[in-house]
Amino acid sequence: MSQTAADFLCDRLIEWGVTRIYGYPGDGINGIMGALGRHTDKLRFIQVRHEEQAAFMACAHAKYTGEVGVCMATSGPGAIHLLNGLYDAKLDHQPVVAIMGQTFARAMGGSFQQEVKLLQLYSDVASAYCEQVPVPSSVRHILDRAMRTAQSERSVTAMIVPADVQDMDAVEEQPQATHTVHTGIGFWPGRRIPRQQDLQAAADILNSGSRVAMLVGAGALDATEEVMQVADTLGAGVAKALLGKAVVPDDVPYVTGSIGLLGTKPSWDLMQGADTLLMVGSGFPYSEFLPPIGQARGIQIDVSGRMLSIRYPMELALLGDSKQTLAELLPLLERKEDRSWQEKIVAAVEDWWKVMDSRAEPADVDRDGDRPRVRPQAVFAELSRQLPDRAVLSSDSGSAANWYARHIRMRTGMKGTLSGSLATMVPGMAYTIAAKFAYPDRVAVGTIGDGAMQMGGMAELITAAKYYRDWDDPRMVVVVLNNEDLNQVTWEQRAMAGDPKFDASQDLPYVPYAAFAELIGLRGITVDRSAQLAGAFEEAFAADRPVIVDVMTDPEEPPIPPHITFAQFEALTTSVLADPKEGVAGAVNAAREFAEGILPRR
Ligand SMILES: Cc1ncc(C[n+]2csc(CCOP(=O)(O)OP(=O)(O)O)c2C)c(N)n1
Repeated sequence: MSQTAADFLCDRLIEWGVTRIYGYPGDGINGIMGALGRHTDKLRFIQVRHEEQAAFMACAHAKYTGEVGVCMATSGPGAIHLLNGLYDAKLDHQPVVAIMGQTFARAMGGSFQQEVKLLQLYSDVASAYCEQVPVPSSVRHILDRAMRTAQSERSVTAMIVPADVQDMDAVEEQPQATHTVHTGIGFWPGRRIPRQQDLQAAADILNSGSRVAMLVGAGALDATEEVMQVADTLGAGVAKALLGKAVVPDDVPYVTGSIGLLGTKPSWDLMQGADTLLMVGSGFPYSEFLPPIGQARGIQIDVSGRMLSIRYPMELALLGDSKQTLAELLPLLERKEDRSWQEKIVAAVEDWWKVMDSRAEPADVDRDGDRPRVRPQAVFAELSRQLPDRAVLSSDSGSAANWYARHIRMRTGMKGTLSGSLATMVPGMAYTIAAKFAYPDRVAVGTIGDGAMQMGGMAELITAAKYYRDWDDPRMVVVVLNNEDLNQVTWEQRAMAGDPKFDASQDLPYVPYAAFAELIGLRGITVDRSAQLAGAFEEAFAADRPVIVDVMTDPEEPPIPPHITFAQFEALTTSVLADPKEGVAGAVNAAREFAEGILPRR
């Protein structure tokens, strides 16, 4: 028998299979903290530095494992802090349950301290399900429904528990009377496949196409085999949305890599040349990177009806699970005898990797009045070479995401994710830590900008220092791009607005991140010459604790969006040349990227 309503909440979470809650305490959840203290054998509370990071960790847990992530915060400020991390989960369709406190039920409506209208505040982020527990007997059905709805709707749900209700006697089972609710535990997702006639119609379209392009996203992460078999049968090329980077490894010759703003040229060429588009488990938003409308017959497979036929006017938009649907489709597909389309793609991919390799040549940069620096591409290429098997990767949302997208070669067995749709700064450290909690025997690797480190990454590194001794394999490597610039935005301003760098908004103060890591008991390695890169990563991957590899990188390497037009290129060149400090180097590098053919000519 549970003692308090909060004890019952913990017991029920355990019955749901939850083993870990990321959060931060406060007097709005004292009752739950007390109960967690009585359940430490089965339910672990992980203390973060900031509630936003707890939500990122819950989101990352869901992204890496497919399980529900749970985070917790106190009433008022704690609940407000959770929001950005919860939006990250909502926009990327991850099942996350947020549990938060509220002022005493008996004081509500009295403008009491920390009383914030959480039901209203959470009505958007937790639109799938957001309820306040009015009495102890409601704990059971509100938690059960929050857990089940998060999974069935792949979204964020929220449970608000007033502080006094937490301490009331538990009510595990109500008498079966009128106006009572009786819920159970468990979620079985079921088979989700389209109707047979629709599968046949899809097969007919795919069989009649002669240049098939596939685009795969996070929804296909468990469908590696099926995606490869379909691509092989159809002689197709496969482009990957960023959240789907781990769907197929990059050593498969017809995999063109990332698509879109951070994407590759072969992905662009694949889409421009396709007569048939098969989009699987992806909500990739930038439709200008898909085939010209009218050129290709579109088929989409997605588990959510809301996401169907919104990026491209699909001829056939199939509601179904990626893996199950592709498995049903396969026997209906005919092997294409003419392999010339796929051969063309394979050749383009080979050429692309040569360009990438040449860009990643170790190169040092010495500019008057500046510190010595390294080209960021060289950093990611060396990191990619040294990644241990089954590494679990993530990237923050600055320029690191570009280099991660283009230079990291995913291998079979690896995982990788980031903030896809929200593209928020600062989850990089939290995701990497959550990867360690989810897979304590695997190496977690994060890449993160100095802006994100200063925005919260440094603080969250303290969480790694607090917990790493619990991990079977303590290795966690975070690569910081120390370019003293909010570099992604600097280039966006140059390329999209044609403005020179605005120092007041873009320059960042220098911080020695490696020294900070050492200061809090971790390892720190500083790199400012490319010759040090290989040794630095060898040392980091052999360390007995988390390591910061603090690399002084060159901010003048343009992570230019490949959709830039000639007009934008002109504006870009003019804006960087007008900049007395960065001008010449930035313009030369931009011109090189452009000339090497990353940019589609339109
Ligand atoms: C919370 C949040 N604030 C602002 C932005 C806009 N933004 C995107 S990338 C970026 C710069 C990131 O700088 P840094 O972390 O240093 O990485 P860099 O691009 O320099 O490698 C900014 C400000 C954002 N995406 N999220």
